[in-house]
Amino acid sequence: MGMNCGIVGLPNVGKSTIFSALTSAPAEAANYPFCTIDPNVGLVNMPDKRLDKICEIIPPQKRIPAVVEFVDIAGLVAGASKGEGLGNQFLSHIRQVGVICHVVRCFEDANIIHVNNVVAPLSDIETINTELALADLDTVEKRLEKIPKMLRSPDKDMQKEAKLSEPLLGRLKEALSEAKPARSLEYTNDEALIIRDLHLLTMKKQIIVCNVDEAGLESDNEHVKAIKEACAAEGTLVVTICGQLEADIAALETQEEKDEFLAEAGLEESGLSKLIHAGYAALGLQTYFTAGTDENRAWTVPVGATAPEAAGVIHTDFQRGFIKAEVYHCEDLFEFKTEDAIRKAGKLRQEGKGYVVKDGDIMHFKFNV
Ligand SMILES: Nc1nc2c(ncn2[C@@H]2O[C@H](COP(=O)(O)OP(=O)(O)O)[C@@H](O)[C@H]2O)c(=O)[nH]1
Ligand SMILES: [Mg+2]
Repeated sequence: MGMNCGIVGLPNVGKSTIFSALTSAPAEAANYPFCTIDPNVGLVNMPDKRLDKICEIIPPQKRIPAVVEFVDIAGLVAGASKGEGLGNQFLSHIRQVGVICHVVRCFEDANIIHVNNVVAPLSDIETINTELALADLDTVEKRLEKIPKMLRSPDKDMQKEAKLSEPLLGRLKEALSEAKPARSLEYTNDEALIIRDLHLLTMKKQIIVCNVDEAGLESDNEHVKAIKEACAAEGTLVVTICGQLEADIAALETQEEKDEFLAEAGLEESGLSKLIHAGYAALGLQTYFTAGTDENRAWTVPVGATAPEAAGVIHTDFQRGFIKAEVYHCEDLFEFKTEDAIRKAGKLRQEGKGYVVKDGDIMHFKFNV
């Protein structure tokens, strides 16, 4: 599984419109047997022109792109952390996602009711983030209640954890009470382990998705400008998508028609592609490829992954029995066209356990099980 994105936002901002458009061309589920079957969950292929080019040069029987999972998470309204709307149901969904795509209404349309009757994206963002912070505050307070008992425990490890946790939880409680996200604090390595265990919603990376009208794609409207300014401080990525336009594109049948439509609208990239690439950047993910006559496939690994870790994404046996990797870069393939030519040019290398994978590497693993 590549990336997993949860779409959140106030009601009527365009979440379901964007979700259906993004997932209108679903990935072939057979390649991903462990995915949940749920109408609010959609698997889509990661758009990657490099994989297309690899397939032109090495025609495979099967082309398998990286896959991204989107979840349409409904029910987040003011008061949700206290059980309003769908209440706590949404929380368990958000806990499972890698990155939160926070959709904000930045289009004006008198026919579409805004829950607060006015298009005010900054306060909408605050409403949602406050709910997430309150849900985390609840988690932190519950953990704090356990501390006195842990301190009295005969188990030395538990005592140690309690001593380390107490000030950390205190700091978190203070920040979350002011609706500051947990990710805005700094942590030592030991603290980071405790934090990981808490599965806090405000530790997750967020991408702000501005749902704009078509004019808003050409140049940022005042709502988008205000959001970008506010997000710059925290380094949060902001992307603009026109839900309506994505829905129109999704209704087209072939990829050629879709590309033509995009070109006519003067757009280089679909909203899907923008969002996925922002998600990869936010999570520090990258792609490497395996290529051969059976299948050409894109795999997702964290930036900084070593060759055995990359092999482990295919199969844990590949990682355990890793001997070496044969590596060249997809740009070498585009330049030299054949593996032979790449080898003659000295671009095909044998790499060992310490090799750090680069985005766009084409890898072949030798292993022993
Ligand atoms: N004008 C306009 N309307 C939109 C856009 N995106 C969604 N809508 C409309 O807004 C309403 C709510 O959209 P929906 O996707 O159901 O919102 P959700 O509650 O966030 O899932 C629907 O009537 C959509 O057709 C957009 O980009 N422009
Ligand atoms: Mg919806």
